[in-house]
Amino acid sequence: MELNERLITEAIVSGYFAKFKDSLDLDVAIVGGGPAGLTAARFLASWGRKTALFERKLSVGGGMWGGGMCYNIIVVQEESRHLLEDVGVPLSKYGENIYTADAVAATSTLASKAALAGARIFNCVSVEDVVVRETGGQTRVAGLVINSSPVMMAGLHVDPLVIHSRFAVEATGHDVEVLKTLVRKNGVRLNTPGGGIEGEKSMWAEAAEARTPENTREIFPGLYVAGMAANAAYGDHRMGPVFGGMLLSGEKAAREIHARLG
Ligand code: 48F
Repeated sequence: MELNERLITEAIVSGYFAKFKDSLDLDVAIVGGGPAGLTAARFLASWGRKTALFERKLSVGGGMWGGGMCYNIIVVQEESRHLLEDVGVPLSKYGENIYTADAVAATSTLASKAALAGARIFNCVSVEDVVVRETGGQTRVAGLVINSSPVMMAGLHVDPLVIHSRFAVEATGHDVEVLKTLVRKNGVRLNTPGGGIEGEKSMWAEAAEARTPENTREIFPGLYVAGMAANAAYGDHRMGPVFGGMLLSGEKAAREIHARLG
């Protein structure tokens, strides 16, 4: 049987651009494919929301692959273990309120389940800005400005492309890149105590884990914040290689956005 290179190319180009064209008007656009973004994407897609996730790197998974210090075991606690168990990740109990999982099994399963639920995952795509609209004196995030990661890495002067979304999720982790860009370019006030990005505090796992889901909310009209970005935005602590708060945060963002979409 013939294996025609030209046809292989056509299959890839057709498949990619069909997916891309069908993602130009989204219900939800998620920035960042760490545990929070992947969990939000899985729930939203499984509830029939047109969802895409944009990840700058070649692989999704963010900071979950390496466990702690590249010892590739992750920890979750009692209240979040269902979010791994429900997708088939085996857990082992290790003392009071601590469960461990293989980091590679957990990360690859979260990615696989999100993609198979119907979330469109665009890896190698960097989000460099947001789209804004003003109505009645209120600014709202209305989409994302995206570019090819290799273009960004090479520093080439190439204009981006744009997708529209009813809601966006800032799940870029410690760096809170989307929020930083939103504030820097538009001088807007966020829904935080000081109106800006409060900044991440040093390690305190228990406090940080409790606060991550609480900090998950609409931080600016049209824009939710989830995962470590939520703690960085609201001035809370980091927690290291315990991932329960990330999973619960992704689930909470998905539930709230799903309800808002009606
Ligand atoms: O950092 P990351 O895993 O975020 P998370 O889901 O989870 C945090 C934990 O991994 C860990 C922790 C607690 O357990 O503290 O750090 O909140 O994943 C964020 C992803 O966003 C991508 C980045 O490459 C990473 O995979 N990302 C960051 N900026 C952009 C981006 C951008 N501008 N465009 C696209 N992707």
